[in-house]
Amino acid sequence: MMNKEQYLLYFIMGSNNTDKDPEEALREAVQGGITCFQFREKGEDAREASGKKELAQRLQVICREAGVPFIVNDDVDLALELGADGIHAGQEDTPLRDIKKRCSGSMTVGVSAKTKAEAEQAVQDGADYLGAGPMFATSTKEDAEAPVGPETVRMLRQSGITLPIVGIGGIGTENAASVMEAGADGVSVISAISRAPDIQQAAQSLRNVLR
Ligand code: TZP
Ligand code: MG
Repeated sequence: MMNKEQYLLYFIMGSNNTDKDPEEALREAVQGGITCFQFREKGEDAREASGKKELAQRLQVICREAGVPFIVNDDVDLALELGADGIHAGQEDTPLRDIKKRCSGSMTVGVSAKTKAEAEQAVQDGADYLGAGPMFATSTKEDAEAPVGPETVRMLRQSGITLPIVGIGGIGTENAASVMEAGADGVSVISAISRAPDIQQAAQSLRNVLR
């Protein structure tokens, strides 16, 4: 199980989120101080089947050596096959109750939630953490909805949600603190790290504004 500190700088990446070799990108991000990693292989030119699995395994090794939790986006079969530390599902992905039936209690289960109703349902179904967003405008997720802002994290806290919450979407050094101040335990970022010219430095800069 993940501890709360491990949500602080939650990096997400698939092969199409970086122009670099994904393994090199992840190594640099680890050196910069990410505390958690999610493998999210989606969208244009995403790898599938054995190509997806092989990449996931290589990234998992990097995480394991660094003691960084390795979480798989949506793909329960892959998460189980690899013995991932966790699985993350969106509202349109595999229902949480089905995930919980298939995964042992040692696997961290995250769910995207941005309304009180979604969050309360996720709590009831046994989620271990929530991802709330998009916080700000993002061009990384093709079907991203309108930004909901850090106020949404504040609203979830005021609704009595005590689970770890990570904000996601359009987060960088300029706005990460506002997400934390609203009550988040961490920030999830893709492009602010994966597309940075210096990935290690970008991760380090984010860590610096989070502590
Ligand atoms: N879910 C909501 S926004 C988003 C996802 C996967 C994309 C986040 O990417 P970025 O580059 O950090 O805005
Ligand atoms: Mg999804």
